[in-house]
Amino acid sequence: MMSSLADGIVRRVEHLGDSVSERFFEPTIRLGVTGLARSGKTVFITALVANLLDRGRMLQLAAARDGRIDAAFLQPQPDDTVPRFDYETHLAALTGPKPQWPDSTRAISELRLSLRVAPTGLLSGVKGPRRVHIDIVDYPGEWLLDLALLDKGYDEWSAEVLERIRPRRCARDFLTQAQAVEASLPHDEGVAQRLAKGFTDYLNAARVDGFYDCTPGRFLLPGDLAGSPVLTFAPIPFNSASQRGSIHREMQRRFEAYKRQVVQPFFRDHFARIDRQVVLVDALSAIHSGPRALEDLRHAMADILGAFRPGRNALLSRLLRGKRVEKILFAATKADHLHHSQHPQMTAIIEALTREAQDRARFAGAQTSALALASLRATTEEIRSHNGDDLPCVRGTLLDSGKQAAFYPGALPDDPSELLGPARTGLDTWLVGDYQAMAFAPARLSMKHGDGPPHIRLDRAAEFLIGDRL
Ligand SMILES: Nc1nc2c(ncn2[C@@H]2O[C@H](COP(=O)(O)OP(=O)(O)OP(=O)(O)O)[C@@H](O)[C@H]2O)c(=O)[nH]1
Ligand SMILES: [Mg+2]
Repeated sequence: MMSSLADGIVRRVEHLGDSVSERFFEPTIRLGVTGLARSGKTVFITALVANLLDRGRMLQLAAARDGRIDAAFLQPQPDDTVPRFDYETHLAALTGPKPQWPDSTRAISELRLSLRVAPTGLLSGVKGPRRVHIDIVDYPGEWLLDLALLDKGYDEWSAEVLERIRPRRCARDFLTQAQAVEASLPHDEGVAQRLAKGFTDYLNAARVDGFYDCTPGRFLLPGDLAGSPVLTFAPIPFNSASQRGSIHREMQRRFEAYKRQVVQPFFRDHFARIDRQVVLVDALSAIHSGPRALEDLRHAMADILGAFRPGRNALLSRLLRGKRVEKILFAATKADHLHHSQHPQMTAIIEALTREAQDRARFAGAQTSALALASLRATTEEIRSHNGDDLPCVRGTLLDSGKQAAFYPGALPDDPSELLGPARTGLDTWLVGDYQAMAFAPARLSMKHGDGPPHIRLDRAAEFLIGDRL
């Protein structure tokens, strides 16, 4: 009896000792990578990992430049139920003989990269190398927008959505369908499914039209929840007390189930554990789509970042219990669509676009930064003369035709308010300037031994996100 008790205590102490020393000597950084659909998350993670494995192009990451990273290797991730980020397949697509962009991913995934780092400072003579684990978690930014649903009941949400989408052309069919529903009639699964389908079709069309407020997030990215009751609801007009068993009651019930069984688990199991976060933004595409899209993107950014201001939401405050994200980087992706002479303007735009969100995050104690980067550089730069002007262009292979072309996206203003101002006032088109977008195919690479794939400022991003822990 005594001995088994003692045994138990010793074992428990040993166990505790393990985890303490592991945490002490092998720190883990949980790095969240998010952004709205197509913002460049998969390419960012693939390029970051490839460049941390082969660090020849990572001079702005001090530990890499100083040769303190002895080794980098991929390891089994700690979470057994999260799909692994398919690094090898994505890298093969990007760097193969016929380079291609990776397929859309649309769900959460994770990858553990471990670095062996030589110690610095006073202890460098006596201590051996340390291991630092970086758990990279890729998740859709749309899931963060769902946080706002937690504070709302079905009726409030429903009324708000119907009001907001009323002017939108892409919402017409759904609005007609929703108006025709008699919400007090007994629930009928066929009706619910047709409504949910109509609403999902609207959300997809809205995204194509450049709207970013496309929530609930899982309607667009259902994964294995497709067709289940938690995703079979929609906003419908309603104005009297509802009966048990009515369409309205069932919609209400499913909305609550979505919050409880889809939104809350994501925040609890994934979001609450993140230490450092990068938020990717495809600002150039929004500018190309016009003032409304840019204004909408600004709103979406503020909403996304609302999640990083604990205290805003009771559930989040409870989950985080004082823990907070330490650093947040806002990165404008695909900067290789711009000549480097336009990068400062792009950075100013991304800063202005996320200013509100950044101020909130700073308020919550997180350190924030903004930059323009290209995870995988697909272009080269050249100056072309056009009507007597020198235009700073980029050249690459066009995605649709496979032809080489030089491209000039338009003059970005030095003062970002020249774009954000008209966006706020709800103009339909830009008054001055016209902004083009272009899709390039990834370039064929011939990489030197020890070099990762070419990028722009990926090393600066890494220095900000993990440099202080290496
Ligand atoms: N030129 C260039 N294009 C890029 C870069 N990164 C991403 N892109 C383009 O953006 C598209 C989307 O990139 P992904 O990394 O798949 O974006 P994502 O955020 O993972 O997209 P989802 O998984 O659909 O949410 C790619 O197919 C490329 O066309 C880059 O560094 N340079
Ligand atoms: Mg992806």
